[in-house]
This record gives sequence, C-alpha cells and structure tokens, in this order.
Amino acid sequence: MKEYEIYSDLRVPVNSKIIVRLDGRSFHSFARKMELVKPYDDNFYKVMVNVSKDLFEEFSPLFIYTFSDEISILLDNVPFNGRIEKINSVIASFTSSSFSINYNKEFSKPVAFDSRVIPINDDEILSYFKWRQDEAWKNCVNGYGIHFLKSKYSSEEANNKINGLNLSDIHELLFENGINLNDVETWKKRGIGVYRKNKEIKGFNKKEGREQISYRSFINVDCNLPIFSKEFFSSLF
Ligand SMILES: Nc1nc2c(ncn2[C@@H]2O[C@H](COP(=O)(O)OP(=O)(O)OP(=O)(O)O)[C@@H](O)[C@H]2O)c(=O)[nH]1
Ligand SMILES: [Mg+2]
Repeated sequence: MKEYEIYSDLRVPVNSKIIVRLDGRSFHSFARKMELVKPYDDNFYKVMVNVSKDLFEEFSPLFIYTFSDEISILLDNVPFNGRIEKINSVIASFTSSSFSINYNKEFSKPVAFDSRVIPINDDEILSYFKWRQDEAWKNCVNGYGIHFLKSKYSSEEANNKINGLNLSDIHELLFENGINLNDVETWKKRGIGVYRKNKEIKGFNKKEGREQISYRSFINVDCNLPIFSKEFFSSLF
C-alpha cells in the first residue's frame, strides 16, 4: 500500500534554504469571536511572539518574522530530510498547539494554521522579507484607516470609502484627524523579528588571574526592527 503515498517523496531542493510561512485560518472570525482589540490587540501579539519563540527553540531557524496572523520562518538546516508533507504538517500543527497553549483562554472552536514551503536563494531572502514587511505596513495603514472610518460611518460606508483610497490618502486622512502614524509603535508598522543575538558575559579567568569577556547567544525578540536592508540580514547570518 505504501505506493499509494504518492506525495511522501516530495522534497525541498538539496542544499536550498527554505522559508515556511504559516497563516492563521479564518482569523478574521477568530478575532471577532474573541473580541480582539482593533486594530492591534496587545495580547494577541504577545501570543504570536511566544509561538514564534517556541518555533525558534524547536526548529533552530536563522530568522523568524511575524505580523498579523502570519509567521515566516527562514531555515538553513531543513528538517525531516526536506520532506514537504512532514515539514508542512508538523510545523503547522506545532504552531496551532503552541498558539492554543499560549493563548490560555478557551475557544469555541480549535484554531488552525496553514503552512507553505518556499525554497529561497540567498539573493532573494531580502526581497522576500521586504515583501512581507511592506504587507505589514499596508496592514497597519489600512487597519488604522478602517478603524477610524468605522468610528464615523456605518461598516458598509467605511468599507466603501477605504476601497477608494490609496495608502497615502489614508495616511493623510488619519493625520488630518489627529492620528499620526509616525507616532505608532514600530512593531505595528514593521512587524516583529525573532533571531539569535550575542550577549556579553564578563567573567574572571582564575588561571590567568584576569577578567575575561565571553559571548553567549540568546533568542532576541526585536520589536524595533529597521526597514529591512542587506546590512540587517548580513548582521544576522
Ligand atoms: N482585531 C484584531 N484582528 C486581528 C489582529 N491581528 C490579526 N487580526 C485579524 O486576522 C486577520 C488576518 O487576515 P487574513 O489571514 O487575510 O484573514 P483570515 O480570516 O485569517 O483568512 P485565511 O487566512 O484565508 O483563512 C485580519 O483580517 C484581522 O481580522 C489584531 O491585532 N486585532
Ligand atoms: Mg489568516
């Protein structure tokens, strides 16, 4: 019967880095049911950060990036011999379980994340994360925009109005109404990164009778990401 498992040999190209992107299933309804604060719910973001940390500890990636209900994981050491079915199913279920444990509140329905595998060349890593960071920015402007319009108009009118506006129109509209996106926290505009960083440890070398500095790495949650650049990624790996 094994021959019926026709997808089990589908593998990531040998020696390729991959990005696994997870996205919460129907989180629009989840947010409504759980009455998440609009446009940004601090507790929801804390949970997404904790999920990202759990993923980091479990799969030792190079970098994790999260905003809204999505998480991108850049992996150098591809797990499960590169088997796509294994990677997608294990990482998606790990993420859903971690989300449920970290959320620590009862839901009326189990949550799920979808998962996709994207083989990536070193040259394209920056473009990929810039693309997602642009989405985070659009999400931020639209989120604040619709939230403001809904405070003035019916839901339908607000949706119609926002559809006719581009990002700079929304920025302007918010500014005219006393909401300056420049003052909004960086993580809302640029997303959150999770990566290893070195910490300086001062110790005393007894043998040599002098102070000594060593480095220990820790998992850093960066809520003040810069706009992604070549320099940012070359400082990471
Ligand atoms: N209120 C609130 N909602 C949020 C927050 N973060 C994410 N969301 C919701 O999550 C949704 C994520 O967008 P999508 O992934 O495109 O929508 P989805 O409903 O999950 O649909 P699928 O991913 O296609 O299953 C947004 O539309 C928001 O409704 C938050 O901080 N507050
Ligand atoms: Mg989603």
